[in-house]
Amino acid sequence: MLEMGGNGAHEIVARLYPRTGAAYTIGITGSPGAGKSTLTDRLVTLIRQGGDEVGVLAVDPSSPFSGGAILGDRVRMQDHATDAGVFIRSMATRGHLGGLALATPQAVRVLDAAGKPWVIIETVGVGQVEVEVAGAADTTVVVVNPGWGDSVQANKAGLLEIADVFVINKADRDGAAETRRDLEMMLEMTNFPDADDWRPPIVDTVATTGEGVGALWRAVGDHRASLEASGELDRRRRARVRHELHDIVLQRLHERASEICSGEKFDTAANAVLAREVDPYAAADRLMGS
Ligand SMILES: Nc1nc2c(ncn2[C@@H]2O[C@H](COP(=O)(O)OP(=O)(O)OP(=O)(O)O)[C@@H](O)[C@H]2O)c(=O)[nH]1
Ligand SMILES: [Mg+2]
Repeated sequence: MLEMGGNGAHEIVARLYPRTGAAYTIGITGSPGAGKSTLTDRLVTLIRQGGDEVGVLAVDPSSPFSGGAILGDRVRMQDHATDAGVFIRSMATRGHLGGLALATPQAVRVLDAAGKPWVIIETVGVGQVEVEVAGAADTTVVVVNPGWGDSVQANKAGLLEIADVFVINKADRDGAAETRRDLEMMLEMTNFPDADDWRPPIVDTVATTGEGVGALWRAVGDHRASLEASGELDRRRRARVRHELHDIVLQRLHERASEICSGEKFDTAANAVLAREVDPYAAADRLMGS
């Protein structure tokens, strides 16, 4: 119901909202096949070993259908399929009236209200939608692979903007050291104004064997501690709420515009403009009732 949006969704959020606010969200993003689901599966195992429950949202902005994603993620995360402490859901573009950027924070809220202290959001690629989805996370992990180098030259600035932790997954393959140098150089050129500003660490992992996943989990914990100590976590969450509110207002105005710009009154106004009886701005003012 939340994914479909509309009045049902509003009622659910109204009831859930007072019970939310305790979950910490981790975004895991990277190109298709980078190993995000395999890494997520390993992180879920670590979290469960620590005794905590965890929710996972696999978000695929590129796919109009969720069938494939669900199937793939189920296969990769089947160890947890019978664990009541783990909830995994795939979300694709289809059926999301308000778009994934609007649906994702609502889905996080369900898991938060259900008492999951950790929510992992997996998203494919690095484009606008992904950046927005990453914006829903407290800590964003960007997964790259060896040999990554020049192919994503154009995206590097965008990556830097959203990455709190870099992961070089498939570190068992050739080129991991070069990729690390490349990332280090990129970070070198980035200006961190304050000495105690968080600098994204780079962690090597082999998700298929679990190598380095402990170090990744520690890096996430370090980032969380840094956000909490500096007050940045509050600032991020404040910015997120403002952004969400803005999106909701925008969506409602859009719906209102569609209403105004259809029907008899609109036809009459358009005809009046066409007949030079009124200019387009004045006609719009009249339609909007101002
Ligand atoms: N050699 C090697 N293969 C890996 C590693 N991690 C994942 N893979 C393999 O890479 C493939 C893709 O892994 P996924 O975890 O599905 O990657 P993903 O990023 O979730 O993929 P999408 O969700 O489709 O974008 C699978 O065949 C994995 O077994 C690794 O560290 N080393
Ligand atoms: Mg995946």
